[in-house]
Amino acid sequence: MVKPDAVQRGLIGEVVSRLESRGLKMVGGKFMQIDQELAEEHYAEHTDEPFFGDLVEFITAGPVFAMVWEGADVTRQVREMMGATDPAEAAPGTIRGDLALDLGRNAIHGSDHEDPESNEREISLFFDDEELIEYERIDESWLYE
Ligand code: IDP
Ligand code: MG
Repeated sequence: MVKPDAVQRGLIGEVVSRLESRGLKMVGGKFMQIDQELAEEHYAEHTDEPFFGDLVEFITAGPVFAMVWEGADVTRQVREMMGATDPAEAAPGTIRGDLALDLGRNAIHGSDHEDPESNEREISLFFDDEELIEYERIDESWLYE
């Protein structure tokens, strides 16, 4: 998900472009405003953290671009491309390392490959089944041996 800071900074295309160029396939995309209830559910694992209030305020502060991507090892690969949670620690070349500076304004959300259920859980929070589109990219045989 492109978070509200990156949407405001005109970076939707940049984030999408990086994932597309890698060869990943977008199968769902939604420009939307997250409300308080959805934000609290989305970040339920952080309910007890001291930053929870600020996090909910931030993710509801403006529109986001929610996406579903497919590809080899997609959840872990996207996490690698996102970089460390704190942009100050994120390696150059990663999305956060190139496009953000501050922990509370870190440009992108991604499901957690260390929590295998988070992927499906988050997809179903933001998308109905019919909003996910099955298709083949024309370059698939040039992306996968
Ligand atoms: P992630 O986004 O890399 O998966 P999480 O640990 O799941 O990182 O935290 C969710 C979001 O909460 C982060 O992306 C960041 O925006 C915010 N966050 C995490 N830790 C802190 C903190 O210590 N202070 C303020 N915000 C934080
Ligand atoms: Mg997380």
